[in-house]
Amino acid sequence: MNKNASVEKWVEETARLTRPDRIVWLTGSDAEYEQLLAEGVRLNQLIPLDSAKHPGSYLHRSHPEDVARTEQNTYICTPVRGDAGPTNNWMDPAEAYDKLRRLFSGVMKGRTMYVIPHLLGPPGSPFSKVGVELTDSVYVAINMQIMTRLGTVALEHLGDSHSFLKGLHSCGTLDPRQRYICHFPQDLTVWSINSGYGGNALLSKKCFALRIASWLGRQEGWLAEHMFITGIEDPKGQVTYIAGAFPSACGKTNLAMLRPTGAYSGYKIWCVGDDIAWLRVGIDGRLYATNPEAGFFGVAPGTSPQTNPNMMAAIAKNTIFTNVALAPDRTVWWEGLDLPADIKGFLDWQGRPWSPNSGQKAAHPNSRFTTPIKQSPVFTPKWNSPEGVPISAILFGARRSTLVPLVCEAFNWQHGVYLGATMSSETTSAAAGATGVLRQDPMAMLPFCGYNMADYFGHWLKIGRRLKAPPKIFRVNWFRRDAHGRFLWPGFGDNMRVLKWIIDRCYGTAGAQETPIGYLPSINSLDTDGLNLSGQGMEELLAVDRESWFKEARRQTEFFGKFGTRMPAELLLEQQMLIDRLSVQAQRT
Ligand code: OXD
Ligand code: MN
Repeated sequence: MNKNASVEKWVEETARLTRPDRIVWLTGSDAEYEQLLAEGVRLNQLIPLDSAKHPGSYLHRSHPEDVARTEQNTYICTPVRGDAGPTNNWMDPAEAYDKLRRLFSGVMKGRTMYVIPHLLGPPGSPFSKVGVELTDSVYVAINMQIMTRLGTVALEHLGDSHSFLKGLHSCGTLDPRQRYICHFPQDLTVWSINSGYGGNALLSKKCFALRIASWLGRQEGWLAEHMFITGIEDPKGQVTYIAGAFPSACGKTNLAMLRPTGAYSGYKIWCVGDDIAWLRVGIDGRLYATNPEAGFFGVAPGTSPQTNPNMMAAIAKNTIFTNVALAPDRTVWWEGLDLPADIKGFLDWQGRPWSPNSGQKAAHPNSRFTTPIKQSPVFTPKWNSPEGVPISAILFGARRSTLVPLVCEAFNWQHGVYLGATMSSETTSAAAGATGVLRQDPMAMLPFCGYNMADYFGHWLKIGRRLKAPPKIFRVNWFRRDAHGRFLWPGFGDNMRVLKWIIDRCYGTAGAQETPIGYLPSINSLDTDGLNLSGQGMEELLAVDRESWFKEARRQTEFFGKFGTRMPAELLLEQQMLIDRLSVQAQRT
């Protein structure tokens, strides 16, 4: 493998700081992957699963205090505090480098340092970027083989260039009190220590492809987003691509590869990506998306043949499971799968004996699987298309048990940016901390935006001005509950009904009614045939409760207020226009 002089120099410098016993450059070959797996087993980091039932698959158990992203330890280290903004933790870069240099000093003694060049995006695309992660974790090295286009392909793309994303990671002691995930956007650098959890340690993912990439995107005129990318092919063969932003663990992956059934069984789904989209304005004035990743890092609990048959097929082999339960026949299990009749000898995610009466979950709620995108039955070669796929609709979805209707279309791009910027969602177990707490999560990017979010909103508006044929923007909410706490909408395969309305709106063939919050499906324009909703179900799902929206608008004003004068005037105007439209409706009724 041809090595790049700048990468080599940086590897040498880092080795002088961290003092590994061995340095191993990864090339991405199959033989190398087998060796890494063997090393993972030798170090007791991987448990081989049954080779007939789970070929090529392994279970990893993490430290029990290292099971999710830790946003409280995640920093954006810009020279000027205001550039990180009020929604990010900030540390002065000199202070952060100093603090972490001490933690990294000699940390890899007795360990191997893996050098992991990887390509973010399709080979041959002028839009792809090269990252290099240095890590002392074989678990990270293995997962990076699945999650990225790794090795030679990346160094070939880099050529002699000095410009690559530099990531330094060590599991250190895994001490949560000394855990830091520090981003230095101006140096295209991330230093992460004392966590092995995917979102903190697989630096290609949230750290590079979202936080650093969002910052780069602002400099270079594109967007890095927390979005799936999916093509929906109608029975005539026309494929419409949509992208959708949802907070972590809110069904984004299930939606990205939903299986259409019943009246929709003539439709096909093509999943280009389930978590991250890089969006650019094409020469034709449309928005194009590429997926910087090569695998899925999905939440296991709740993934089942009923909720996501395509993912169940994808994870049937060559998959790393983290923190799920283990059966004595070396198969894995998690909540949401049918419980086998005989559960004797089940071990929970920490390796402790488990039964349904233990009063504990068998799998950690944020237990995960890592699997190659190519194994998905809905894989499309468009994933490797250098220019990406043209996006017709953008979805902003969040977990709201009240207020936000099933689906609502923005009046235009600016209003759509406002709908994204005012998203709020009930928290999930993908991040440490309380779950079910409502928090603002603009564009589902709150934990992932590498700069001041007011500037980020402004950047979205600027992109919109360059689009000749902007995608339509929709807000969706599958999580409304009735007075008894039951979900109003069945979700999963039936989300296809909503997607059909969205696609028809893109082609101008579905009806809508104008409301103060946006366009909602008009009576009968959304297919509810054969749906088993309670009498009030659809009415509740599409209701606009004026008083509650006034309250919501006040909450949004408070949130926008945090950004002071940096807040784009266009969004303050949208805010005012919403209040005006609600007031006019109030006077009419
Ligand atoms: C993820 C997340 O892992 O959003 O994708 O936490
Ligand atoms: Mn995610």
